[in-house]
Amino acid sequence: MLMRGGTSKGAYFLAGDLPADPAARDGLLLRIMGSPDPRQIDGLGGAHPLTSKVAVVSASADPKADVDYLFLQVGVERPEVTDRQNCGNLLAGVGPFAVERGLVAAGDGETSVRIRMRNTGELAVATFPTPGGRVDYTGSAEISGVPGTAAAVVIEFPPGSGPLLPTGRARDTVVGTEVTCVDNGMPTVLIPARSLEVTGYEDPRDLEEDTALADRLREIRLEAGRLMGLGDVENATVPKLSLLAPPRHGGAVTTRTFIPVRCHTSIGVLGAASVAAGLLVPRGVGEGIARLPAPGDRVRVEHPTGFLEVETSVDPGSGDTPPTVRRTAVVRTARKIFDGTVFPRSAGTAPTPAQPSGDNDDSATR
Ligand code: NQM
Repeated sequence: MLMRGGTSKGAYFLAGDLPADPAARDGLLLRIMGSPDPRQIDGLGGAHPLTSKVAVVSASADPKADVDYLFLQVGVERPEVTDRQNCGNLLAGVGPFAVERGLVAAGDGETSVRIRMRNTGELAVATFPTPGGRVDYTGSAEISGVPGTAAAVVIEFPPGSGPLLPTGRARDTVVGTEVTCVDNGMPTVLIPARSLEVTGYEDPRDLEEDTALADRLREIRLEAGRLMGLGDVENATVPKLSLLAPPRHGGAVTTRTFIPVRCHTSIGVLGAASVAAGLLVPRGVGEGIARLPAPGDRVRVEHPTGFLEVETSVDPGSGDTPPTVRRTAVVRTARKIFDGTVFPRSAGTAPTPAQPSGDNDDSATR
């Protein structure tokens, strides 16, 4: 099934419909999406990382979850498939897909689906309308970056098990730049835009064309990745880099987020959740840049095409007790676009994936 999940688009599969062997699965997904090719002309991919995504869904063996969701980022120009990051946007389609495929019985009214996110091992609960026991994608919820309105998918994230500040500090100096390394579902490096000699209000395409900026961001990312315990992140899609500038439209902060090479046209869900929590951490680099909402109010993260509101609260900790997240929730929308049979490019013409994404046990992903 091809679905829009939030501001991303991807192919949703039942796990049982894909090869169990990760290398065979990844090779098939490259051929289905049309990678490697900057235009993905021979497959389903949309020629951008935000439209070259896959969700693999199955019934969960975990009594705390209804379904398991494995997110796979399919390279556009490179023959790579990776499970090293999660995706909170495709997550919005997982509950509806699980109902459509009969993995979860829908109630009359609305349905909540408990989802174990295999990339991180964390849980999420998605609630969406199911009048008469069928998914209703229509509704009045509007999200920035998607034209029109659709049914709200409310996603709750219980507090994660990993540290909010992976380096153990609210600020680190990385290649001469002060940053805050944070992880509220997505490893993200917060960087004041002004410290990179940009305003943070530029068009993403202009930022992508700035080769000096790209070099500096790469250096920061490699070093920050090591400090965050992610190892060598040269070929990884995490950590993300979020440039911060003062808000311009009544929100908490303006962002330009690199994922990690292309500049996001909006911002990822878990990326925004991480920015929001990072702003609430005392002594983070957002101080003096962000305008924090009143305690309990949503943190409105501004981005190139609007804003993403995150409900989150942080216990600031004290002394030796590090800050922790109490809760996080977002509203997204999703839509079924197409359901049918995909015909992959033949295996004879498929490049071999450079690095299969591993065996997808949870330890391989963090
Ligand atoms: O942060 C893009 C997206 C994402 C990820 C990325 C996401 C998230 O917008 O939860 O959704 O950061 O690669 O889909």
